[in-house]
Amino acid sequence: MNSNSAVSAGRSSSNHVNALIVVDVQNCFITGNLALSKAPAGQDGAKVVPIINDLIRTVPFHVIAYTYDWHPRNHISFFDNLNSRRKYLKFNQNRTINMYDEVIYTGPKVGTKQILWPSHCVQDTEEAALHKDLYVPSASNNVIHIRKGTDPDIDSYSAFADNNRVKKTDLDKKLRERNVTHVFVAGLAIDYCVGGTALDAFELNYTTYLIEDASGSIAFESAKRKIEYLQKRGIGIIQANDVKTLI
Ligand code: VGL
Ligand code: ZN
Repeated sequence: MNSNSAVSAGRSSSNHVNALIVVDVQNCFITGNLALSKAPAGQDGAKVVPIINDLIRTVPFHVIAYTYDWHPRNHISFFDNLNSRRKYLKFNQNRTINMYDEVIYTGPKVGTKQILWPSHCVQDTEEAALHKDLYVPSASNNVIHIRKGTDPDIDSYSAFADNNRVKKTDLDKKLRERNVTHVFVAGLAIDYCVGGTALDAFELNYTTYLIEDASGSIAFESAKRKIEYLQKRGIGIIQANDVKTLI
């Protein structure tokens, strides 16, 4: 298929330049260690795949960006790596720390708050691959792939920057190079990487929408709180059917 049939070479009728950001639609969150079905929300992460595919096939986005949670095996976010990092724990060195607890590490990066997740999305594993049914248009200048969480010592929920706001990925630069003005964010998961990516897009001055029914949650309560916060900040919370009316 000619890639231009899926990713519009032109602009929409207005002067908007629209990008879809497909966040972390990877096996780790669908069938792997951090599958949403095993998390408190008990959601089927695969449900977003046909909705995102339909958007890509029917909406003339100028740019589509796919993001990947892409951790080295010694990543700070893995519960399994806690013992090797115990000396960096700021408080309560001896308390029992469980999976999904939040800890504060003093180093190597100072004052890093970290939820301890099951090992997930290890670089170059099948777990880290995009879901097999997710539609990815053939390679072109307007199809972008962004890997995040690659530094072993700092996590990255947003696809734009690490959680300490120190190092940016190339996503902002690549969107700007393509004159993107409007960003639509979907994928996994609202309470972490989708929400973090939408907030950064907004703060980087893109008009930003989060497509709720094209996104999954790890926990309903935290997703609800995130949605309310994002909406208050000025991010549009929309459904997939609304997208066509906005571009
Ligand atoms: C994510 C937890 C840990 C996400 C990534 O993609 O939402 N959540 N790493
Ligand atoms: Zn992760």
